[in-house]
Amino acid sequence: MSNGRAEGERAGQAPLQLRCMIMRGGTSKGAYLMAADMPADPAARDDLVVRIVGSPDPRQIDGMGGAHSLTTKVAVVGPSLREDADVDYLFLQPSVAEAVVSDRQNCGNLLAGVGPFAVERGLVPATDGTTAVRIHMVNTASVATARFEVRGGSPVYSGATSISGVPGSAAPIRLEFEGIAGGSCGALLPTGNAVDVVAGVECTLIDNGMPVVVVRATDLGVSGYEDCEDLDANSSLRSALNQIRLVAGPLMNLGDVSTTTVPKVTIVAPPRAEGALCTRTFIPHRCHSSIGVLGAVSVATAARLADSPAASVSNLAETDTVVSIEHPTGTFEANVTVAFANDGSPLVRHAGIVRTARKLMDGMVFPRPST
Ligand code: NQM
Repeated sequence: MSNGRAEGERAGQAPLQLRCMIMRGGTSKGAYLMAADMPADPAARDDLVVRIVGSPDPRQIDGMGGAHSLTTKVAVVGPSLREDADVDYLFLQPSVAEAVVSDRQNCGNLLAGVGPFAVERGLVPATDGTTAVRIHMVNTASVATARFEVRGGSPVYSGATSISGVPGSAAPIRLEFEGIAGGSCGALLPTGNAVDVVAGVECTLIDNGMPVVVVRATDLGVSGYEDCEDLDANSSLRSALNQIRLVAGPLMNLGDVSTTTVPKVTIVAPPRAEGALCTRTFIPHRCHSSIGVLGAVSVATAARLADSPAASVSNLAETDTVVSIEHPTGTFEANVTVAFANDGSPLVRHAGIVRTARKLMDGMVFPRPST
């Protein structure tokens, strides 16, 4: 295998080709690259990434991106620098429309493919049976353990588990999170409150793996059951959401968020099907066709906080361990338990989910040359 970094750096030019696996991870799709093949300098790395995915271009016709943020994602994986993990996973979110890459957010969907990818690339031993891979999520300095089946030295991709938003079924990948609270904002509740009034609207500003602003749909003049096209076309809603985000950013210790992908905003409404609450999530401006993994974990956690907008619309019982979140294309189940200290402050006891992933293509990628 060629080592793209070595060739590129020696010649002072972009590498001509590098190893790349395209995987569906949960309800996202992206390029999985080896850390050893990537330039060490973040600016050179990001430049390489936009040339791989074909940004900036709404169709990404000259690259591997899928012309949508959910299908234009990159996972960079290598041996872990931490003793308590097997591999390091850096998530990179390239913009479709601009030559910009963000490392400010994590992605729990691409995370689903990281364990199998690590086995495929020999980064962890391939022992038949249930394999556990400990993944250091570099973006948020936290750890997830992925458990999945390995047979004959290879990950098993086919199976009977279905997730909303993905046709058919595949093998389950169980993900357990540790220490994800406050990974981006410094605390689960960066303001110390379960409810804040932001731009005149009651919100929960929360970070249990993903910074999210949770707002009641009716407080924004919508039901929360609209489809994404209607919400995306609603300019007064979008402007209200944008205003809330801009005020929430500094309160969440994220600074000026006018050009960043976090925080996300989730509007919540009472459940319409079998779930505990209904959601529409903006990532951060377009409506998500379902809901992000860590975004869902954050919203599920918000639903555990008495009197919060999410709790006020949810039918969650204290004894329910799984929070079933309705979204535009189905439901997402997050296993989140929270304990409360004597002063009432919440402490996340457990967060876990089940996803699936599939190897779609393995080979060499040929990035667009530098201009
Ligand atoms: O929240 C979309 C997705 C995501 C992120 C986004 C994600 C997560 O659905 O963990 O997975 O929020 O931009 O892949």
